Amino acid sequence: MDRETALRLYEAMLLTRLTEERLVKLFRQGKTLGSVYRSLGQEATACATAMALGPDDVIAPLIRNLGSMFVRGVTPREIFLQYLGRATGPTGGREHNNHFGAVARGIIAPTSMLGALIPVMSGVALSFRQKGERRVAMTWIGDGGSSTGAFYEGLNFAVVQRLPLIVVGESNGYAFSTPPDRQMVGRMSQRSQGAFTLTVDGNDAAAVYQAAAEARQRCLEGKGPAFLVCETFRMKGHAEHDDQRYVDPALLAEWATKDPLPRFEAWMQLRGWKPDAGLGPRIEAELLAAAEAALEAPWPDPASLQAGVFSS
Ligand SMILES: Cc1ncc(C[n+]2csc(CCOP(=O)(O)OP(=O)(O)O)c2C)c(N)n1
Ligand SMILES: [Mg+2]
Repeated sequence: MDRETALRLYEAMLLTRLTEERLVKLFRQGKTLGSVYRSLGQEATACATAMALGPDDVIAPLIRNLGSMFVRGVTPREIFLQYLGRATGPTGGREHNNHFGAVARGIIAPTSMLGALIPVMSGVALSFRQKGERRVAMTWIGDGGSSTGAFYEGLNFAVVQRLPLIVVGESNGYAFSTPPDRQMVGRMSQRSQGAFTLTVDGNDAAAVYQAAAEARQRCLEGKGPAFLVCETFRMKGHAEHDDQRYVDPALLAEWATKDPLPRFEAWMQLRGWKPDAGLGPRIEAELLAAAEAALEAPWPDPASLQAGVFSS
């Protein structure tokens, strides 16, 4: 990874963390529609994987992959408008959190049905190959989501067809309150069904980037899909309404020492690279302004309720 990429990656991870902190404030003020789903401690698995892609590649993020959307050019302003349900947001108030697509920026909208994006993205990867395009599709799946039938069907199809698909597995200790050993035998990487599989320390942004770049290269060489399992930890509850009382505090304390942001900063420092000291305050100021603008934005007009709804 070169210096410029490292600095951009660090900025994306910091932006993700600070945006989510601002969202939590809005949630506590009762301003967001619905809860806030954070990726605290998992910023590297979302940002470093997306950072390894090319501009024509396509992603389909899940709720904990906000950082990948920032890497693709989504703005905090869009995220605030969406969480606040405003008319000028990406879905005009019809959806909340990060559930929206931005096809021009290579983002397929997430679906709530876990696992369903794997066959969808296999299809996207199939279309790339049929059109002879050198592009890669990427999506993410949690340890819980990898128990779905759709995960198996989608990945199996990609393996058999040798499609340019990267599935990032986020092994983060929990699915809601269920730890992996309550819903799978062995490790998440054993669910790879013959896909090229790499397991990496998901809190080491440089390692995640390198693994994703390798997976992408294999895809471009026609070697078939990759399953990139990132070992990480969900540092907050499933969402802000969940106080995670079922999580052993010792585990949280242990994983706090592996926080991806200071670790990546230390990695950069070894190379003599340093983020600009004003970066954090600048992002904070931008986020405050974007959140305030979103709070002033109009609500959707009730008369627009049926726009975009189809009936036969
Ligand atoms: C098919 C399906 N089953 C159940 C749910 C409800 N649900 C939403 S998030 C979640 C937990 C997901 O856990 P995991 O895949 O490990 O992702 P994480 O929340 O840890 O990032 C569940 C069960 C769903 N959205 N889709
Ligand atoms: Mg999980």
